[in-house]
Amino acid sequence: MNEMKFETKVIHVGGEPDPTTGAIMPPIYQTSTYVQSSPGEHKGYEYTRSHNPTRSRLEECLASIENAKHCLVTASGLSASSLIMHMLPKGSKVICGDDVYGGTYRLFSKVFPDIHHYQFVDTTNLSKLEKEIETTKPALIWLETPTNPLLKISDIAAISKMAKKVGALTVVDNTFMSPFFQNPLDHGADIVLHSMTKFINGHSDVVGGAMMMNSTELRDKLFFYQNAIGPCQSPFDSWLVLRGIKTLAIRMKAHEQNAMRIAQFLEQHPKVERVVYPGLASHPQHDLGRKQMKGFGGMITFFLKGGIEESRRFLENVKLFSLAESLGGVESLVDHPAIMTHASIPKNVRESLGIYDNLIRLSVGIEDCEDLMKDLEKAFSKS
Ligand code: P1T
Repeated sequence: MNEMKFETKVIHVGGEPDPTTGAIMPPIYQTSTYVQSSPGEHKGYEYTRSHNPTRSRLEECLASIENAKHCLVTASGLSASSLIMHMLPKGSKVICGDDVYGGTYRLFSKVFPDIHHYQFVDTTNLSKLEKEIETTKPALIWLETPTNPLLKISDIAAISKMAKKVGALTVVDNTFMSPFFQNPLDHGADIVLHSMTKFINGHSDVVGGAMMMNSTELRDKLFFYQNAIGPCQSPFDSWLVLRGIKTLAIRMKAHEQNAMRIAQFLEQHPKVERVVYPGLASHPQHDLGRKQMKGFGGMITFFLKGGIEESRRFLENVKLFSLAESLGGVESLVDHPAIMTHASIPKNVRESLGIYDNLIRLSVGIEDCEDLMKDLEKAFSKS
């Protein structure tokens, strides 16, 4: 299967016709339990919290596109993150990138700090990070790359190497790139995590998470916690993701094409102070992005000239860009991180990172690009 190209895998791996009926689309095994012929004698399925054939198909497909041996699909991105934290021995030290999704920050700073110790550091500064790793000797390094919302890029290969020296695991949240543009396991990471809610599903109608890894030991540990704690995805949602994922390659190309044009449009716009997009030569880690990623994705962050009032007017006047949390769907979304997705990060921490009230995040959809730019232009004229 692995000799297939990405575009073929998303359609055929896990998408084989149903062997009992020949149905070309996989059935939704909408069942909670499975009949046993004698106690303990069954066909590999006992209870849907543990296993479900529709979910297994999705796991097979996702493992293949992340070049991984294993995949576990979870109820949400954050439940996948929680399972990784549950797997660590009590009192573990975790080094986490300083700019991460607000919900990840909240999970690590409000839910788990009684169990583990977290340090939030700038993982783009390799020499500082190396010293930090050597003195802290963490059990795990958590990278989001590119980050949400500042799109900072960290060197997965270099950091995984540093982590291995002290016996730490490297986890990469690959939500923003999707497996189409970045494969962290190929750069030495131990676990890749996705919010499938975003690009992987791509249609803003499912919440889900996934973890991919090569180590069977890690997979078995994480599976134990998933089964024991319970955040499994429903068969119907897994089926929807199997449906959405078929177009992941063409969607990612279209997201990127639109985002590149829009980033250039914003970069020359008089109402814009600064644009952050990995595909622009002005991005501080553009060269690293070029090396590590196969594309630059559909997310853009920019700073409007002005403050909260100008931002509010702009956000109230976009029409095709819907003002909503989340990202990665076929439709364009716009977000105000300080008030919306990253509100759980204290204002002083947010601002020390550069997440100010004039920071706006775009998830560029796959609509017609001219229409999208006209929509932005109209909102700028009112801001
Ligand atoms: O929402 P959920 O499926 O639980 O995934 C959480 C998550 C994890 N990692 C990253 C990089 C994310 O962006 C998210 C969710 N983010 C949003 C809802 C958002 O609008 O940024």
